[in-house]
Formats: sequence, C-alpha cells, structure tokens
Amino acid sequence: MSATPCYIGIGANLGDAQDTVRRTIAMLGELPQTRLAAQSSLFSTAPVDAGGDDYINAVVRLDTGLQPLELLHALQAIERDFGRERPYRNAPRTLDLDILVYGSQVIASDALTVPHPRMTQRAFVLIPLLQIDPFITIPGLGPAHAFVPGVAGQAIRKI
Ligand code: A4P
Ligand code: MG
Repeated sequence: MSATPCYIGIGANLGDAQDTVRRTIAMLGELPQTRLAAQSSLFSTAPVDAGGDDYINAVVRLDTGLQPLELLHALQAIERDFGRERPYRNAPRTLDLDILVYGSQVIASDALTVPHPRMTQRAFVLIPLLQIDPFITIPGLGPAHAFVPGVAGQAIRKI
C-alpha cells in the first residue's frame, strides 16, 4: 500500500465536544487503508467567524491509501454518524472534519479545495498542526509556522 500523509482538522462545539473529538480520532484510525500516524492535544478555542460555545479542536495525521475524494466521503460519513446538521454556514456543529493537507497535492475542484483555504488564518488549525509537525510546509503556501504571528490574537488553550 502506498500511503499518503494527510492532515485532518477536527472541530466540535455542540454536546459533549471532547468526547466527540476523542471518538472521532479513534474512528479515523479505523478507516480502510489508513493508519493514525499522529494526534495533537485537544484544544479549547474561541469561535472564529462563528457564534456559540467555545470549540474543541484537534488535528491528526493519517497515512492513507484512500484517494482525496474517497477520504472526503469517509469524513462526511463520520460527520453524519455524529448527527451533524447544517442549517446555515458556520452554524454550531456537532462535528466538522476538514482535509487540511493531502500529501503535496494542490486541489481546486467543486467538491474539494486542498490545502484548506482558511487554514493559515486560524490558530485552531495552525497550533495543533504545528504541535504534531513543527516543520510542516503547506503545499503552495510555505512553512506553517510563518503564519502563526497572524493568528496571535485568537484565543486557544491546550486541554
Ligand atoms: N470542501 C471543500 N474543501 C474541503 C476540504 N479541504 N475538507 C467542501 C473538507 N471539505 C471540503 O463543508 C462544505 C463543503 O466543503 C463540503 O461538502 C465539501 O465538499 P462544510 O463543512 O459543510 O461547510 P462549512 O461549515 O460551511 O465550511 P467549513 O469549511 O467546514 O467551515 P470552516 O471555514 O472550516 O469553519 N472556530 C473555532 N474556534 N473552531 C472551529 O473548528 N470552525 C469553523 C468552520 C468556524 N469557526 C470555528 C471552527
Ligand atoms: Mg468542513
């Protein structure tokens, strides 16, 4: 199996969000052709461009043989398992799973934009990502750590 390293952003702010994130990480490690290679701490974060309670966020690295769209569909199935509803954009959510980075690929299709277009503007992505891979380069954008000063004002606390 040729596995591609990819990074998944996990966010939840409804119900028992910590429990949701922990169970999600376990489920990600059980996807077909996939190994859970690294996981960040859980972080409590203030909502960005959204209302509601604080979020629980984490990032994992998966080494996967799934193709990008196969991976997206697998993530959406897990979101559905947690009963996510989408009444409006950035509504509070039981669970949100984003493909942040997929190997060295740059993808711009209707279904998928990778690297995730907003990841460099968000402490809740950058800080857990850098915790598991301090030297990661975001394809097409450069070293992730270079974006940290730009998110310094966003509240994030390791749990
Ligand atoms: N899609 C395109 N690219 C991707 C990708 N790289 N990964 C498409 C996953 N999905 C991708 O997603 C809508 C569509 O995006 C999908 O059907 C897929 O084909 P969605 O999750 O239903 O839509 P959304 O909620 O409107 O957008 P998104 O991108 O999840 O929202 P954001 O921008 O990620 O913001 N504050 C804190 N503190 N913590 C958070 O986790 N999350 C958000 C969500 C806002 N504020 C937050 C947090
Ligand atoms: Mg999403």
